[in-house]
Amino acid sequence: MLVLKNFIDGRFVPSENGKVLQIENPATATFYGTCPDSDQHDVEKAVSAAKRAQPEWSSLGAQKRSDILQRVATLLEERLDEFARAESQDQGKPLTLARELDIPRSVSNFRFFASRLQHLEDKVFKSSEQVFHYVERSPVGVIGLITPWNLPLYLLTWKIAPALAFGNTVVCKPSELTPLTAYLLCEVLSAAGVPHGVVNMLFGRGPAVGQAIVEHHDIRAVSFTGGTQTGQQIARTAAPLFKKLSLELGGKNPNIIFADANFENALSTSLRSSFLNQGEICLCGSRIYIESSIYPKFLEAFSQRVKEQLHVGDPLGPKTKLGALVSKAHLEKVDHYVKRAIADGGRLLAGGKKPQLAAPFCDGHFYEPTILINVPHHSCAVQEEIFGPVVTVTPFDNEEEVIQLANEPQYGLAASLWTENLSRAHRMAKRLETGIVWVNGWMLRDLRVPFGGVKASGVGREGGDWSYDFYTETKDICIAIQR
Ligand code: TXE
Repeated sequence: MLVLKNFIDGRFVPSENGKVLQIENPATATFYGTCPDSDQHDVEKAVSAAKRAQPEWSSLGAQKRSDILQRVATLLEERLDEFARAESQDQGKPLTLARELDIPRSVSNFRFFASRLQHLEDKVFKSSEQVFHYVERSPVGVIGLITPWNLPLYLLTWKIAPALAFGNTVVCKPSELTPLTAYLLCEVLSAAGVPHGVVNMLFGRGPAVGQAIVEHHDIRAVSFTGGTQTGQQIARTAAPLFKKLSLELGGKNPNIIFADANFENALSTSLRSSFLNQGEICLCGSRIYIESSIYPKFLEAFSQRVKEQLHVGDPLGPKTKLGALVSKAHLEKVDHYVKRAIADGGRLLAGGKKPQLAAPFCDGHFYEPTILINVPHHSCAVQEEIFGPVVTVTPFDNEEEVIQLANEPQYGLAASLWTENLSRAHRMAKRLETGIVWVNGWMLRDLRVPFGGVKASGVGREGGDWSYDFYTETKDICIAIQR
């Protein structure tokens, strides 16, 4: 059994209360280790360490911080296979996906911000011949980073890398469901020479340790990715304390396919955008809208590909496309939404149940890739985030109709739009109420662009200059030249 510990002030330590949580491999439904069940006492220690370390870390200067972050990237890359296996074991995702997406993108997060740090531009405004202003940037201080279980290392490093690059120190709380790669990352950070106290990692449950981080008066900013309800709770706590907040919450993203689209590209990408990572990605296109004239053709081709190509099973299997969902509770939630959709009048075209798998996976939290049609638009399966391998497919007749349908749910993270008509693409992209629109694509990421959503999908943007804005304070310094 693995025994994970907190990482505070450069040392691995148990929680003050000595309590632990079991860690499960969701593919076999067996426990393989424990992590600390931390509380506010551990938060107190971690914040003190981060506070002590911050002035020296920020005064190291851009070049030295950049060098250290590059070293982190290199050491992480050297251990890519080990990290990929750990991510797969902890989260349930296919090993191939962890190897191709999660860990390489975590490496890129460090490389990108290490290099960004060396290409910052300061802003100067000349008011007159005698008066000019320059904008001074300084680190925010100690930042709380709270992350979910779907892309554990990728989302954690998406926050740690810019926070450190711009001179902050951090107290992190990864999801209690997937602590393993965060733990291993602490070894890498140490080996790369990140000074003690710059990164502190606390394991435990959200209401105990996450809440204490958000409440702590020395935490000046919180970056959170997770569920919308948790985001509301964090906003309620942080707002009266005037903390900077970045909230990346859920999505219920429309994937809109017009008859003039390149059918094959739209089809094969929809397969990925619906089911990648078992549908446990906030960017997944879980609502597919098809122009009526190609609806029957799309349904037939899509369900055939799902049945033929999306093999569910052993996450370590080289042909596996879908692994296990993260937990039994999450599996039950996903299944509940499917049952509700059917009760509301929907029909199953594929999936809708747990697959029968041989030992050791028979009790694992697997769910078949599921296609639902005829689901009324008011159904919770269309309006709420399911966050599993479930898509609804709905026909539409014209632009106006599909815009109304697409914008209806409370969420507004991302949308995909498939058409060869450039004017339509511009027209529609502007009207979609989301933070991201992909035209003829999905999840094409560039770390320089703003990432985040509108409405219940969150507040704020991160990425490139937007991360620079979030992880620094700005000050206007005005100089009047004396004559
Ligand atoms: O996430 P939580 P859950 C969505 C998805 C999923 C739903 C619930 O629909 O079914 O959210 O998932 C910590 N103060 N997404 O409940 O609880 C928690 O410990 C501070 C979308 O598992 O939001 C974990 O580290 N922190 C999503 C983190 O918040 C608290 C990714 C996220 O967990 C806390 C995951 C509190 N009071 C779920 N309570 C996305 N946008 O990618 C919990 N946490």
